[in-house]
Amino acid sequence: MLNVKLQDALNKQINAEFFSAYMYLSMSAHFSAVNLNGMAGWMREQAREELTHATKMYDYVHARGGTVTLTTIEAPQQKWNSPLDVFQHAYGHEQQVTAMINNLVDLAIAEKDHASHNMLQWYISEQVEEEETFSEVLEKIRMVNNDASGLLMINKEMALRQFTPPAK
Ligand code: OFO
Repeated sequence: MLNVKLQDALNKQINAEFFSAYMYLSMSAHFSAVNLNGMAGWMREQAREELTHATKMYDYVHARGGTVTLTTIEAPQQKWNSPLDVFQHAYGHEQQVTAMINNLVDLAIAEKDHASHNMLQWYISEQVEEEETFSEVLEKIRMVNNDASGLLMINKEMALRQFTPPAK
């Protein structure tokens, strides 16, 4: 049985993961509005991936006999100044999510909840990938330095992204 402290913290994280999905969908809408459809598609796939982060934790809370409490999802930012602005924001966001996951691991250790500690290791590895993915795109965008043809090339390459949900 999940203890109340862990249950509350995991419910907060479920909300944060849904917020991530919402924020990346907002970034996708922004890219569609400025006709960068490859980047829009890439962000839409990212939003799908975030939904799986949320539901994986949701399933875990139930598996431990806990109660999932879904709360209000904050409205995300809607406009950015440039693709660089979007990806700086996104990369910073992923670093914050990593800090949240690390705090959850600290709590699982403090509460001697080995099952939660074990479950959270998946998120620890996932955050390594998330930060790497976003920093790679950010570096490419920095390299082209707002040059239109460079951005269009990156846009085209990003259109290829397809998210495959992880096996349960
Ligand atoms: Fe982007 O990793 Fe979840 O929030």
